[in-house]
Amino acid sequence: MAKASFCSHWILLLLLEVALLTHQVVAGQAPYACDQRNATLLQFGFCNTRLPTSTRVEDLISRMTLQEKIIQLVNNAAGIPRLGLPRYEWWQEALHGVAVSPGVKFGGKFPGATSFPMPILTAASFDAVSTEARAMHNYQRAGLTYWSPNVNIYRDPRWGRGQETPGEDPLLSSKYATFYVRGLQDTNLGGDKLKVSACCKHMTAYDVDNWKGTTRFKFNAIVTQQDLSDTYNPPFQSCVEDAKVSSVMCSYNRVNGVPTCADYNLLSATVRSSWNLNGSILLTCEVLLLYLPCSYIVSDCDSLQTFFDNTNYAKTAEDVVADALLAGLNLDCGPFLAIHTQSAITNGKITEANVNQALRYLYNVQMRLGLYDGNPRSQPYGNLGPQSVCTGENQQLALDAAKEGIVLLKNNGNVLPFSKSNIRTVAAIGPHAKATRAMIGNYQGIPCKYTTPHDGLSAYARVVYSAGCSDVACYSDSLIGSAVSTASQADAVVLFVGLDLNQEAEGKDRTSLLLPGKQQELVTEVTKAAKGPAVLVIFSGGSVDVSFAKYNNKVQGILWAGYPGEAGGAAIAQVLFGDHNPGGRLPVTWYPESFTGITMLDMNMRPDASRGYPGRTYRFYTGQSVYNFGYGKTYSKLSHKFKEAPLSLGFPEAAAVKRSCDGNLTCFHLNAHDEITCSTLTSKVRILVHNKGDRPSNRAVLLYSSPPNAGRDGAPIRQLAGFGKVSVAPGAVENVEIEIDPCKHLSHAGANGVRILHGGIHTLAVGNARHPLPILLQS
Ligand SMILES: *[C@@H]1O[C@H](CO)[C@@H](O)[C@H](O)[C@H]1NC(C)=O
Ligand SMILES: *[C@@H]1O[C@H](CO)[C@@H](O)[C@H](O)[C@H]1NC(C)=O
Ligand SMILES: CC(=O)N[C@H]1CO[C@H](CO)[C@@H](O)[C@@H]1O
Repeated sequence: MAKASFCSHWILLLLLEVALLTHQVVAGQAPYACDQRNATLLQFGFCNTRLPTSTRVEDLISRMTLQEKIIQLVNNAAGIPRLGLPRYEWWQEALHGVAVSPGVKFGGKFPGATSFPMPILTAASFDAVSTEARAMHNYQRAGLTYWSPNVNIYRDPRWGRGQETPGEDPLLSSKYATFYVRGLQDTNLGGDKLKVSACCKHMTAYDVDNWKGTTRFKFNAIVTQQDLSDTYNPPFQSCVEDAKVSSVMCSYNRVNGVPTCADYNLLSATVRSSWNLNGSILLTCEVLLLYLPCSYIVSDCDSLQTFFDNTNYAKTAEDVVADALLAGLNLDCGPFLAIHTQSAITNGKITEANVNQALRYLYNVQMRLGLYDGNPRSQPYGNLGPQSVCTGENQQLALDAAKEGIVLLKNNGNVLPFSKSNIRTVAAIGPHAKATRAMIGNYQGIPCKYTTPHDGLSAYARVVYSAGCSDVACYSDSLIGSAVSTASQADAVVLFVGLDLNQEAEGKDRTSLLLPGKQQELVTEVTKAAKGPAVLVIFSGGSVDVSFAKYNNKVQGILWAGYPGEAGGAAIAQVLFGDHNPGGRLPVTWYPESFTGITMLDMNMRPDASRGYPGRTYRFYTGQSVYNFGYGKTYSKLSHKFKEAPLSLGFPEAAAVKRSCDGNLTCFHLNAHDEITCSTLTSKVRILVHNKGDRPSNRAVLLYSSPPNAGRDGAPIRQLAGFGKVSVAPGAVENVEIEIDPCKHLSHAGANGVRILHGGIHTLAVGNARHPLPILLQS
């Protein structure tokens, strides 16, 4: 969703809203549909909670005129007073907490909501968000359709929206997506009911916002089938197949020339048909005997207008309507469909039946949310209210999520954790030392409260403060002198530096990976003057080339804090003073500044030596890193051992299509539908984690696999095969169990996008432990 396009969007919306205004203010009408106190409404089939959802949806659609239908195809759907329908705003955001967005009204009894860390910092549980969302809905402060999470792969460190994602790894992103969607939707409610509707966005291969003048609106991503299949699409596939998400959003960009919101292959053939998005094209939700819950596909905001304006893909506005609806789009964020659908029907480009089909998906989701079951306060979750928002429990969760995400990058001489008895005065230096708003990134709400880094440190020591820069951009060095003198008075120095939304944001990609302005100079000068330990805390979504600090002995410690949410300052202080043992690991590769020499527009994941292209992410990148994906230290000393793992895996010859790949190497094609073979070969790997340190540790265990022929036939150098989290007491040994499906976790996509497995000896790796795993063909 675009801040930049907000303007044009709002102007058009305003016109539309004025036109619809008469429908909005209806004296005596309840703010929800199907008010049970109104006998007229109770006679409508769509209000009858005893009927199957599909019957209710058909009843509702059959009562509407074509004009009424058309204005339901946009995000701010008009009310229909004669049917007792209030207007509905589909557009809610909850990237890391209920967020300021068109459908969410903060204020009154809901002054704020819990602001969790930005997703790049944590993949923690998000079920608290849906409770707060539902509570606000019960008081008419928000709808129930949230356009989160963002599961695009963080392909390039310069991307302004990388902070919204769970990082660069497809497996991690897929798992995150699954947990996020399940947490929000809570399908354990029974039947087809949803607590809140989530939406996986933005499909697909979208991760250029505005790089040297190429905007996402004009960007045509040239993507291979191979990269689509094993990098860009897996998180969306998990959303649909594993999490049963109730919505998918198509993106602004084109993929191989086709606007994603007009791409039949993507929306219908892939998402609806092949992945079986709830309400597939074959078994639509209209099937009366066989009831199926349904899900909808929505455009990014003003996507249709955008591709009409910026590409030659469609000649007329009516063609855009037809391209989008026939490709499988169901809802337009923006007014385009409300304005042009009637003429598209008149011109014979589409029929009313196409509109009805879109409405089926939309109303099915609304019904699953209980929006036609009368007063929300007499439904499941009806007791949620202001007392359910910003609870102590939710705020603690925000703090825990921040603590668990923080990554310790450097700790020379075990300078951390600080001794509580020796460090009596701490100098908090830098443009983020009193951060508030910067901690909550974008798609933010109004937090319950902030704990700044300064506040956090104050719980442990006397704090002296100096900003060092007038803001994060830090154009001038004029404040460095006073920062140096502040630092020299303290027992320890903590520098809070990094980025904010002025460097990386929606609509803004970076062109440099270095700290902005004079920040580097500030760090160097201040640490030189420090009389005790000096450590750096970096706020950022994307990676920062901090080589200068990595190799500077005066900078003894480095922490990466992402954008840690409302409780960030408390989380950082607890890590610095040892009340929390850091266990976070980088979700992205930290590239050197020289990486900016390659174009951001190259979507290839795989390296190409012939043109000096190094490839992208830890799976393929052949260049040097500042810090690697998965890197992160702790205050403990951990060692890992394979306790149980298969000695070899024999793949039945009958189930595999043998072929030669890249010379005389033997590969197998995996039959994607041969799930039986894959599941019989799925194996348990048991890893022992020994905590040899003197502090309890709670840290993710990352299990990697490497193929026998990295780089050949597009095989990755290594890839995450699984992960688990384990708490280990000092001196203790604990088990982590990870399941490996060779078809999924040891394979990669071949040139045509079909997954293949190399025969030969694969290697499993955890920490320093290695386990060879031969993959054989068996007759
Ligand atoms: C019941 O709902 C209908 C349709 O919205 C409305 O016209 C009517 O005034 C309502 N009746 C009462 C008693 O509120
Ligand atoms: C083919 O196999 C031979 C013998 O094992 C080996 O030396 C050669 O490098 C292989 N060629 C390719 C292209 O893999
Ligand atoms: C076809 C399909 O995937 N149906 C799923 C739709 O969603 C429900 C619950 O959300 C699942 O139980 C179905 O399997």
